[in-house]
Amino acid sequence: MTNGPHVTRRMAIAGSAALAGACSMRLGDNFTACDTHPLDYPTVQAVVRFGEMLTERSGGKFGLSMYAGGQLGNERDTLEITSFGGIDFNRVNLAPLNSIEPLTTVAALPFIFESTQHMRSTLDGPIGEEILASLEQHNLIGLCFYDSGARSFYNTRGPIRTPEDMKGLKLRVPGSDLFVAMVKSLGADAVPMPLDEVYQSLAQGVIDGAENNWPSFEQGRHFEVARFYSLTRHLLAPEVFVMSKQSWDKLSPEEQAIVRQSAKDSVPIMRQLWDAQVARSQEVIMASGVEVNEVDPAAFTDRMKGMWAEFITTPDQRRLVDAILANRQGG
Ligand code: GTR
Repeated sequence: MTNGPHVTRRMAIAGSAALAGACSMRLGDNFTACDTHPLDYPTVQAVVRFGEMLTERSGGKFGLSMYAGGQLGNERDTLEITSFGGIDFNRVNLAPLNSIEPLTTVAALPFIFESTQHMRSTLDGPIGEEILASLEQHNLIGLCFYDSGARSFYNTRGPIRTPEDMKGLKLRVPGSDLFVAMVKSLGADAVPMPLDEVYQSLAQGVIDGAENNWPSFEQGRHFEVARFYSLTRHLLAPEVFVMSKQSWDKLSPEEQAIVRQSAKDSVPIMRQLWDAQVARSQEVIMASGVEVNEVDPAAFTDRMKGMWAEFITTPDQRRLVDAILANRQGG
């Protein structure tokens, strides 16, 4: 994993990582992996387990250094560095990939998956494979999807029951046009912002709220400031684990097979960790006295589905949307 501009970038990364130090986990010398979440978050732990499998299956040739907690930067920036080969492995949400590859938007549409089971079975099959493969032209090798639960809105003002309650609220979203349009369709103001700025912005009143799953709401400590969590469950957009194509191209076919298989084998591990984390986060949030409420689902579904047409514009996107809908149990 050397030579050319790659070395320069890698050295820069190694330098900043050495400074940041604190929550990196060293398993070997070869590959770098990063994640925006803390070390004990399910995505991070799944990639650590992936690294262990890699070491074992390569007879000790490969190892992984995990830089968690956003040490190497926000998802948009680290994705770019990954595509240049400066980071070998990266775990991100689909959101920052939406502006890079249109097929990723399909799995990030609000209310496209009717359940976790629907999301898992769709992404475990040919539709998931096609979305992962579409990343290669952007110099990323899509290895697997991880769960990200359901995203719902939380805020500092009061419970949201219908879109009318969202009028005028300033809500943080990840940097994705789809997310911006989604929040606008509900009558609120969308503020694109990296995840690591959300706590401070909530505390200072720069934003009124955001949207995320139980574990991110809890692990980012956002629940300490935003005391209302309204269960819209609008998105089941998954996480995705990618490798730099530059790093991939340096591996033999046998080594590539080990990487692919180890990533696939980390998926059931992640799902187990995820389900347990959701339960733990839910407990912490409820115990802290956050007011959690159900919403009027139809009002949200109607508005958010109205924006699908704006983002589903190519025949390939339409084909995938139809295939996902055909895969529903509930029709
Ligand atoms: C989390 C996700 C992160 C990041 C974050 C966000 O649920 O795991 O990858 O996308 O949301 O909202 O920025």
